[in-house]
Amino acid sequence: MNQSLLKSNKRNNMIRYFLCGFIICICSIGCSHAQVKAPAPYGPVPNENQLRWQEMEFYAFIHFSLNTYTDQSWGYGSEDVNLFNPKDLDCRQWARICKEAGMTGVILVAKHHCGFCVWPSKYTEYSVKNSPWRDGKGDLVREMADACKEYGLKLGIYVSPWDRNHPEYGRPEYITYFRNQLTEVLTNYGQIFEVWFDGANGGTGYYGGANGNRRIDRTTYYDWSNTYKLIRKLQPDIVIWNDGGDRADLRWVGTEAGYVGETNWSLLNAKGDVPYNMLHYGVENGDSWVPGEVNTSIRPEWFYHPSEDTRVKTLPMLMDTYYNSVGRNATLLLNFPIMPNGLIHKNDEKAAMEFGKMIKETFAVNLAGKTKADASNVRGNAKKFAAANTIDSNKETYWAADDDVNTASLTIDFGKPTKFNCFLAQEYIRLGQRVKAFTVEALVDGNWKELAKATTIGYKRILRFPTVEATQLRFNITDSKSCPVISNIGIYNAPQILMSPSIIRNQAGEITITPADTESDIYYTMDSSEPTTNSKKYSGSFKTEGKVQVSAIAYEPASGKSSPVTNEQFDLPRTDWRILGISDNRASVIIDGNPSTAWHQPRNTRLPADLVIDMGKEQALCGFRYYPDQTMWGPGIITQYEFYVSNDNAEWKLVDHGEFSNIKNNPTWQTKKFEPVIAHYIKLRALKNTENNNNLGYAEVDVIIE
Ligand code: FUL
Repeated sequence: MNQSLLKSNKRNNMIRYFLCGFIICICSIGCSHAQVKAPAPYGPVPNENQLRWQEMEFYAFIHFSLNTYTDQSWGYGSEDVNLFNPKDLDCRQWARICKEAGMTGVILVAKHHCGFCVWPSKYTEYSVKNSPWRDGKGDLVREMADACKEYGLKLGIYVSPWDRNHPEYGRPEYITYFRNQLTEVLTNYGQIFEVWFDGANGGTGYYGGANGNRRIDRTTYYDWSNTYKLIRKLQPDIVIWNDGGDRADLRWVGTEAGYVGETNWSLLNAKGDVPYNMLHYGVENGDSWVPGEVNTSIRPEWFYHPSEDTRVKTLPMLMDTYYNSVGRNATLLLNFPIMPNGLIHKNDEKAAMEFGKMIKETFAVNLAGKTKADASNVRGNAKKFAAANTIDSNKETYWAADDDVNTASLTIDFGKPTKFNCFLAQEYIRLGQRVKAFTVEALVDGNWKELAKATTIGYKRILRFPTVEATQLRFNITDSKSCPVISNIGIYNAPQILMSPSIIRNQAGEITITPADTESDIYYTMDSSEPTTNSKKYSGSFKTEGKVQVSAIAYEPASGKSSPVTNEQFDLPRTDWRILGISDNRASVIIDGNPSTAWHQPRNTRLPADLVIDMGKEQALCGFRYYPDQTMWGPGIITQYEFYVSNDNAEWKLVDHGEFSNIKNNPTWQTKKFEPVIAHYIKLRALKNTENNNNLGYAEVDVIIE
């Protein structure tokens, strides 16, 4: 055999050997993939209706009833049906706003606690059929159902179990009535995705003229299990929300303020009490799948009150709500109160549009989409369970680890320095909720830096952190009930929301300027000129004397965007001020310069009531300012006042008196001017408040100097 033949034979053998090995290898990978089984479900899992509902994520509530015409939160049940006459009612406007804001459905209050039905129920006279609206021929549920259909939204219904109008409420007969009504709304209006049973149950009411107090046992009175059977028969695809009685498909999260616990298990126990913390966090080892729905209003109240036109939630507030609901494994049910004319107010519309736009912009580009994903452990080394499944935009594929693995990491390699500030993860919840703790890290200049640390994930978890520029991101599952099963990873560079900064001067005269976000720079002026990026850059609190004006902007270097200007004027540093005659030290918050802290007079206060301040020395005054408590409930807003000055705290001179007009509707700074006067002591006397009681609150009291 010559040398070349020998060589060629050798080469052929090698090729054969290599090919053989390759084929065996392919075969074994293929075979082993086929053999690697998906993880078994761990603990309770959602049913199809709950899964479909969870994916709806963000939908609307509509509160509109007789309360809208009486400025009430809860009707008594005796309100006149003739009040209901919305001249411009247009459910298409509601549906358009919901759709444009990115919502997927609408839950309409068909009957609130007052018992008034916005559909022409044949089981009661207390309904739209006896109202002047559309000459008694109107049916709001029908109009809503039609508008939802037109705009591609799903329809849900709220029917209050408590009925303060019905004569039989509290007796067995009412349950038949209640079920008849449910049958009407769940039969005549097409598919209903959710039915909502509020937990307010029993108490005083009109009750057909009896005007009594009807107490019921929430656990037995409604015989929920049979009511649920009826509902599921009529609407097999429905989910039931119930905050009283038997465990339903969905749970309340224990607050109407717009957030669920940072830890949020979609589990509860089917039986037994559900205290607040269980509603808020779920039950880690609960025996049933009962996910949370965050219900909150776009304004402080559920029904429309003109006084709240200026209290519609701002974009940063709504974004917080989004991250604290959808971003914490819950859905978001955001309420629109309808005005007496039957429309959503323009302020609410604007807020909803900005909110929807911001959600869309934030999640428009998934930076993980075109990257490479690797995991520390892949179930059976099978491609079917590889890390890449988390970035393939397919919600049915997932990365899973081996059964005995409950800590694992997934690394996303961007291939180049990439900026981001938001991380999203989703578990494949068809196999249960598993992850108990995780961290997110970024590879910055060759070093791993922790960006965020959290507990549960569930259907969806979103974390925000300051913008970082990194080449890789590492998602570390540090504890899991069983092997992690992750279907989706999202990495985003969310636009900064540039709000005007707040400027305060404390009692010692120090000015503090605070941006609404953590990444903006602040520029300010003190000479009444408009601040720009050429103005002085704020680098921390600074001391001031006497009368000053501060104007400031927040500026985001990355986008080159500036916020609107905040202007504040401060008269006297209140360093030497003391509140007299009040032993409660907490009263000092009235003069601390911080508008979000407030003090209230003791409960036994009689009106007129005084607030006396020693300014430490004589001052030339020409006015005063009052800022009421900004909290939602019972802020004790003064409406009628007298203002006195003194030089010895004995002899007082009345320098001004009158009303704080429109303070209830717009509880902002009240500025009152008077003839210049020299004074050492001031006294604000409260004569009356918005609630006609003795609750008197003060966030700030200040003076204006000449
Ligand atoms: C509450 C009710 O009492 C409110 O009036 C409102 O309907 C809200 C959604 O649920 O508990």
